[in-house]
Amino acid sequence: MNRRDFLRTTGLGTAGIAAWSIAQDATRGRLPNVVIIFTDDQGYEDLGCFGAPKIRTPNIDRMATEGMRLTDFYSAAPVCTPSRAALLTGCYPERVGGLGVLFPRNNTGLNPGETTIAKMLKSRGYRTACIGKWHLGHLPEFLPTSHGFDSYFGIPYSNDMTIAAEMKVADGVVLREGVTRETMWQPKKNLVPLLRNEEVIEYPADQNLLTKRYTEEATAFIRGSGKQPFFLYLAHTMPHIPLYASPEFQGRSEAGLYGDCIEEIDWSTGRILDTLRDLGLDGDTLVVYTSDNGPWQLKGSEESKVKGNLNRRVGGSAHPLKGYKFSRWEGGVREPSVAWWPGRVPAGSVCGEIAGTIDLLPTIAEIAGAALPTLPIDGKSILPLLEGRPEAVTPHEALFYGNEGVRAGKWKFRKDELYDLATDVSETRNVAAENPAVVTRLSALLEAHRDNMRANRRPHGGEKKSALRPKASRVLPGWTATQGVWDTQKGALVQTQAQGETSVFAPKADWSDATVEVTARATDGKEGFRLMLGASDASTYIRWSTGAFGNTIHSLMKVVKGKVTKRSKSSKGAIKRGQSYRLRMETDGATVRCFIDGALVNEETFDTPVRGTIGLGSCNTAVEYRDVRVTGPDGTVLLEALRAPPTLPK
Ligand SMILES: [Ca+2]
Repeated sequence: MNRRDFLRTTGLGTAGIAAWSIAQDATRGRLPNVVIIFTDDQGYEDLGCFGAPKIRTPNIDRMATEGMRLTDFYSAAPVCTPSRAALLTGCYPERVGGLGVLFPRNNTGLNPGETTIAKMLKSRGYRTACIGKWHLGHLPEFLPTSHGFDSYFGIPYSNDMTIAAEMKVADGVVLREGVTRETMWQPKKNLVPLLRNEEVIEYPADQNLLTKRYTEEATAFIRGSGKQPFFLYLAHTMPHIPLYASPEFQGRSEAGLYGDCIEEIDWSTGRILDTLRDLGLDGDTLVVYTSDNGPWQLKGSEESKVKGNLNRRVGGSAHPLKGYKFSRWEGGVREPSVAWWPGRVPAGSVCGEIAGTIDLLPTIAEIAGAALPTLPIDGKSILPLLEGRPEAVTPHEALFYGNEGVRAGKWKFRKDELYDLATDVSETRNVAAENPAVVTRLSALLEAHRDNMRANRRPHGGEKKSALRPKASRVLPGWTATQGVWDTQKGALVQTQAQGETSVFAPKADWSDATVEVTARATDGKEGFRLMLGASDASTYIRWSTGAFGNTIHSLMKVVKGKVTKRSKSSKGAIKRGQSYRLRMETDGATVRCFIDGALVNEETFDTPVRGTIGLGSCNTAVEYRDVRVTGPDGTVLLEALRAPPTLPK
């Protein structure tokens, strides 16, 4: 809604405009503007003002010199979708539906009944724009324009995804790279649509220019706001892989293409702050810079080296923090964060109090004089911290790492381990044994939080179902696909989707002390195989997951009703795409041993004996399975399937 529409719908005529302006002037003058700059997968160290040794960020460093660095500022999840849901709603993601990372095949999203920062600010007459990556549902009812944003320009999810069948295409859509109206619906990884409001205006998006175009859109939005207060949510697509930068930034940084991306985002931030200064809005605008989760783990295989802008040898650093994206070590969720509001946020200040993205909504509510959402939220206003009030302390007795851990003061308790972050920010020494009273207190806080989240979870939007319907599968007789679409081709069991989780189970059986063997080949994608043993309805099973790209992670876990209840330590190895491997999983009571081509890669003992039937699956990987054999403890063959036909002598 533009200013004119707003005035029209609120019934304010010319006289009303004057009254409205006076009302604001009489209280605190113009309502403050808010800009949130949210990057994707940026490491804690990856700003000059957070110690980056090779990446130059003079604009954000100046922002910190004129404002505040927040050293203990957390995203609410180590991956995109839940992190974004939390930022915009002020809630832990577990409260607002517990969405995991959304893919183009999902038809779920952030419930339109939730109150986002944008929706809240609309009630105060703000102009609102979302620019960049959304990732809270791509169907029209979940897009930014259904969540309180007047306008949207950006890509609807991660830039390694593809187009979704339901998308509306604008009449004047720009099709690139040889794509036509007919071929655009063939999903292809890393080709993503660029949307304006609800329509695709370019496909595939020219990713080199995304940061630059987002910046142009952002400054135009700020300039076009006139005297109306505004909220700009600028969620950069970068530095999520595949990495892209404008030609003038390519090769500029000493930190490779990743560094180029950050340096371009720094340039972008500088343009936004300059625009605010030019318009005399610097004293009226809160700008917050942060990231959605930590950097991905660097991987170093030759295969990844040749992947150009998918090169996972290049990436961010969470130093001195431990861990990466996907983990709840500090490096996965503690973000390089800067707040700027000249005259309100003290220049050159540093805040080490615990805070997070869930606090932005209530903080913004306070500065805009907006009512908080009617439904409960988890964040608390950190305005006293941002204003540098001497007595200000964190509003959180405890801040939670999902349902997995808790931080209270200097202590962090997670997975039965206790760390003193004041003396050990790198989480190297578990001090649980020396501090039993702290463990008791923090585990009680965590347990109460889990109960609260379970009891008060609100639904996400949409049905939780995959567009990949298992019933479309053609699997072996008696076998059941519980996830994904499977087919039998040329004597192999195959599934060709390189995204999402898939699994197929053999007919129900109650094997124990069994040995499962299968020949597996990854044909596309980036994670890998899954070999399972357990219930044929997938209610409880042991799962061995292997990667198929770069540095492989082998892990064994027990899954009960979709939740991982025990996870082994991971070991590393290399699996190449296109190459066949013989996987073997031996069970011996409650112990499971995993072998690849005869070499032991993992072993774990579970709490109960491992038994059931076998399952085959994959994660984000297209796979081909053949030559399945299950043998009992005495060598009896219990099952054989997909055996290669005997080769006749010539
Ligand atoms: Ca992310």
